[in-house]
Amino acid sequence: MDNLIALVGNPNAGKSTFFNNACMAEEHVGNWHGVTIDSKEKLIKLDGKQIAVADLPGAYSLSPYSYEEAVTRDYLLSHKNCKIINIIDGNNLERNLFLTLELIELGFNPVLCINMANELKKNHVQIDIKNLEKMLGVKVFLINAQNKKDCKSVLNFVIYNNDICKSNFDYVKDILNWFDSLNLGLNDRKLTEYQKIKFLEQDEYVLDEFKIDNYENIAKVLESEQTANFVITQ
Ligand SMILES: Nc1nc2c(ncn2[C@@H]2O[C@H](COP(=O)(O)OP(=O)(O)O)[C@@H](O)[C@H]2O)c(=O)[nH]1
Ligand SMILES: [Mg+2]
Repeated sequence: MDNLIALVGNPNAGKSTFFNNACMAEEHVGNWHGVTIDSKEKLIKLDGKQIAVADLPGAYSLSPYSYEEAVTRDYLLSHKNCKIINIIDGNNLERNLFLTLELIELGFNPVLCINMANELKKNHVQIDIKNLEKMLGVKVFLINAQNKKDCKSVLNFVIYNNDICKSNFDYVKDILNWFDSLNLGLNDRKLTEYQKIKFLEQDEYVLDEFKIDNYENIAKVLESEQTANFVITQ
């Protein structure tokens, strides 16, 4: 499916609300039993084009701590061509943007939807969308996911704009180049950019995948190779 769009975001950001309004679906919404724990896909026609929209379980990060987060990570890794709408709760920008930064750093090129525009307005909160777009390098919408028109215009943008959402943080390129220059004894195994970054973060799934059980030795190499330019955080 060429036109596959995945809704990604923290729990309670409004993904299922967006999904229901964009797809005329009836997923449970809200913070109670019955919220999304597995991915749900629905085919819809938009402007004569058939597209699939996937409502993914809430995730704070792509290094999963919960079953739901693992479902979301696995879905994104196994649907490499899907387009991502990252829905975030505008009332909790700082917390929600953690996942956004992770998505951008890992090359997923999300389109950002800051949700709960109605509440922000009520609380006289203004978000500088243009500045956020400039800083992140991705398209940013301010939406009310309860409003069908808002959801449809985001979908339209995502379908018709393939290239606009390419963000590339320079420091990520530097880190990837640095990783490639290291001799970590991986015996020429080819790592994807996702795996390289998660390797440095000591993500247990990626370390398992490469059967690394002696990270202490690797940590020593990383430490000795670190230049003043890099501080590896966990
Ligand atoms: N005020 C307001 N509430 C919203 C909006 N979008 C979603 N909600 C509410 O936020 C809660 C969480 O939404 P839900 O779609 O279940 O979030 P999910 O966990 O990301 O799927 C629900 O009670 C929704 O009705 C919005 O734009 N404005
Ligand atoms: Mg949900």
